[in-house]
Amino acid sequence: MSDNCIFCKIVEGKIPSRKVYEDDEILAFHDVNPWAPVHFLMVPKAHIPSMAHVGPEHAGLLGRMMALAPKLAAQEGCRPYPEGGFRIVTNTGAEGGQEVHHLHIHVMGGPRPWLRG
Ligand code: DGP
Repeated sequence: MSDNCIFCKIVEGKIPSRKVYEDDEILAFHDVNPWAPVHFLMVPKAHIPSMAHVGPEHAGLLGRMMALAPKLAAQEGCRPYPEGGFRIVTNTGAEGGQEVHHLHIHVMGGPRPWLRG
């Protein structure tokens, strides 16, 4: 855990969130500023600042997060592929548009138009 990290505080339950999924190493919760009818974030519970900090030791964790995303997208109301589907985004660093420096995957979907994206 990292001091002053919003997502660490959410993982620890110190800041409330609308939970989508939780296991020993992954938490998913609704984005506070949704761009799309479905918009949730998936985070590793461990504090990894960004995708730029990922190494081979994280391959299993990231693989599990990616493999979980379609299941959670369907659970949250994304229609099936190909008519439905979803978008996965991971902003990385200032020029990548990252605002919260705890690795997270945005999962967005639902009927268009969306607010952004
Ligand atoms: P990014 O730009 O990729 O770092 O996006 C960070 C996202 O995190 C942004 O869409 C808003 C969301 N967010 C920021 N603070 C909170 C919070 O306290 N709770 C929740 N649920 N989402 C948050």
